[in-house]
Amino acid sequence: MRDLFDGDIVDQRDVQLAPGAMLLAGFARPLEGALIDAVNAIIARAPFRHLFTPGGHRMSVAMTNCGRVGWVSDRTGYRYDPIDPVGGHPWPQMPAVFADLAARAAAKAGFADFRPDACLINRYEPGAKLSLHQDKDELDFNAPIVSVSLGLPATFLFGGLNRSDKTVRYRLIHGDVVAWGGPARLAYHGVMPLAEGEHPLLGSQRINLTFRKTR
Ligand code: MD6
Ligand code: FE
Repeated sequence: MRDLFDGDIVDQRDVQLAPGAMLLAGFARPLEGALIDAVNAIIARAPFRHLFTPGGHRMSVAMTNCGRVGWVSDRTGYRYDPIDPVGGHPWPQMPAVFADLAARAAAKAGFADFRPDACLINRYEPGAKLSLHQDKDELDFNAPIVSVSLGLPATFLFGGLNRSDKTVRYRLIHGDVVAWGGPARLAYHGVMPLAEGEHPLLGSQRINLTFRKTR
């Protein structure tokens, strides 16, 4: 990530989580309607499903994808697959509103020309969580990952490059975007169990979009 120059405008709600990792507070908020419409169109063709880990555990977060490839997990392992194994057809195309948002957020965080080819869509209902993990199934660690939060707030855990490094908690709310790459690209992170609540647009759930360049 580049350094700030004299004259750059800094949004005081934006926080650097670590070198290379930036929280852009409310960045996606102006697009909330278009983003939710696009998610609904995607899940009509590629419904949310609970994947199983290679270890045989059913994930509490429900997932689907759009883009050239989608992230899937089953008893054989994790992979990016061009075919949705539930429907047996390609994943829905990535909507322009998704790709544009991801590229603009990445640029604001210092990563120019981000062109994701996959978007993993996670749905959290109260109690759902994501254990500490690294995103390392991509072939290109030069590209950042961009993550968009919609709906209920969540507590995000952000750690270091080793699983045992201490973690810091951040509250992510509707419209927040996190972009990370560079020295933070392989940082461990996770999401605490979602608290009960009711969001005016999305009801009792949190939707997270994570954009990746897989190759
Ligand atoms: C989530 N996010 O916020 C899960 N991964 O629901 C992630 O696992 C994640 O937010 C890589 C980069 C950003 C993320
Ligand atoms: Fe992740």
